[in-house]
Amino acid sequence: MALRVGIIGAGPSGLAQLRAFESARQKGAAIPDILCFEKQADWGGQWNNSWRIGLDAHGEPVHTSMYRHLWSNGPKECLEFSDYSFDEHFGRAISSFPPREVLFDYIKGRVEKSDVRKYVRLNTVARHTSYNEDTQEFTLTVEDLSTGTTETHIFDKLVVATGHFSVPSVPEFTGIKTFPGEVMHAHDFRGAERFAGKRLLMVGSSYSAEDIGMQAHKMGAASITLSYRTAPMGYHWPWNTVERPLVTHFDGGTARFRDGTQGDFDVVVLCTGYQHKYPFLPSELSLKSANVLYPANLYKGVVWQQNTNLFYLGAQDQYYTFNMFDAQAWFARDVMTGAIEMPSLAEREADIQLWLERQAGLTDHDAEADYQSDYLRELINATDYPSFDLDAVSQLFKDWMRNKHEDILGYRDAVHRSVVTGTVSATHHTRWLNAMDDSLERYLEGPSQDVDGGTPAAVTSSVAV
Ligand code: FAD
Ligand code: NA7
Repeated sequence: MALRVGIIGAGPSGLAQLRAFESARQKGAAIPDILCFEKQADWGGQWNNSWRIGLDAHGEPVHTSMYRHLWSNGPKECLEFSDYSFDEHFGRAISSFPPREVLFDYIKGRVEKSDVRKYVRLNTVARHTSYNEDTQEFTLTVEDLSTGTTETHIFDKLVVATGHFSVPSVPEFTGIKTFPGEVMHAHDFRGAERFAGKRLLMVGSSYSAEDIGMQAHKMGAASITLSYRTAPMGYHWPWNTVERPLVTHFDGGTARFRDGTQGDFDVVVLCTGYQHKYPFLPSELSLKSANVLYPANLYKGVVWQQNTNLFYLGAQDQYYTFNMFDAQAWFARDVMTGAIEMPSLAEREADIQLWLERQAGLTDHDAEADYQSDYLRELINATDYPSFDLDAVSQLFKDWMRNKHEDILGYRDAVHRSVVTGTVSATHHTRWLNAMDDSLERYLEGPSQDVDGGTPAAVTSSVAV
């Protein structure tokens, strides 16, 4: 009997798993019986965004945390699939920081080109899993949301690819209950247009606080205050943006901060991160982790320690994204098929501990980027995933972070060089700060450079324009 593989989630990670098997099939390998369950009506995960908040049309929690005017927050050259380049998809050079719809189109392009749609059951949510130690089989109950019918499937291998930026962490602050303005979590943010003229307080000091704060600036917010728990981000913020230590409490519309300062606000956006939640798994198979580069209990960041028939993709904090999910999916595929032999439990634990120890010593963002590059290197060296220059990508991450520090409103106007094709990205027709139409159509309009055409002056690995 063929191996039976179940995949939960058809976001970039789940699609990477499908693509990994497809790539093996193209090379003549036998393919397992695969079924991938996706609760949304389309694949693409976070990138398939929605205007909805709270519950979707079927009463399920809305998955996406993305929003209008979301432009890539890192250079696309750092996430490029090494078997499907941006040049191949768009037929010409595009800019380094495209908007969501453009990246969604790119993700879909690769899977639509291969014959994997047949494995995916859309509008189907994973509800419950059990594992039988004797037969070494998973029993997965799913519900077809369009008919309300439940079904049970048996799998030898189970891949959890449901993402971990969907279930918000929502702390309590004294007095927030009676804050007279709007209070929301970043998960429910859908666009900053309505913040024009408003005084905003963002709690948190990571990607969401920074990006939603700067979206609000772009859309005409009166002021943006970013409140940090551990450390300020320290960018050169625009004139109407300041950082303050953590809120201690609210008095009506006034927030009081740890340093004794205070401010009056119209809107509070809790950019306080997300929880790892797997309600369809029993607790003994469920990953419990903070948002870190190396969650404990996953061998090579992928294989569940106590049950090597269970795999998690994309469960870590992410410098790399799409290409990391690929590297993980190729690795998981080879573990499933036996092409990669599993070391003993003790050897796996020793390997995990090495990564955890190294993680504990990381001192800055540059070191974190190098760490994740080394992690990918190990995975890629173990499989036939097309390798690429990871040191060059690490450098791209460092250039990007330096650009952010130099110009938080301008870093998305920089161009970077692809390590897959060598192409230098195009200079976009509109600077990010002035770009008010984030549609695919508008993005692809207007003057652009051909792949082999002129490049901006003085390009090294990357350059701000
Ligand atoms: P997801 O994209 O979250 O996909 C998981 C899928 O699983 C979803 O389709 C969901 O519907 C499905 N699912 C969940 N539960 C179930 C269930 N029980 N049954 C069936 N299906 C289920 N990355 C970048 O590279 N660049 C960026 O600019 C960027 N910006 C981001 C901005 C925001 C606001 C967020 C939240 C993330 C951003 N990311 C960005 C990271 C992003 O999470 C990854 O790019 C990528 O989407 C992760 O892929 P994934 O497949 O692991 O998870
Ligand atoms: P992150 O990157 O997980 O960051 C969460 C932030 O929230 C971080 O600054 C935390 O501070 C802060 N936080 C968490 N809990 C609290 C409490 N209780 N009080 C105050 N501050 C808190 O999540 P993001 O949403 O920014 O980014 C997630 C993904 O979305 C990312 O991949 C992006 O691409 C988009 P800390 O530093 O831990 O003190």
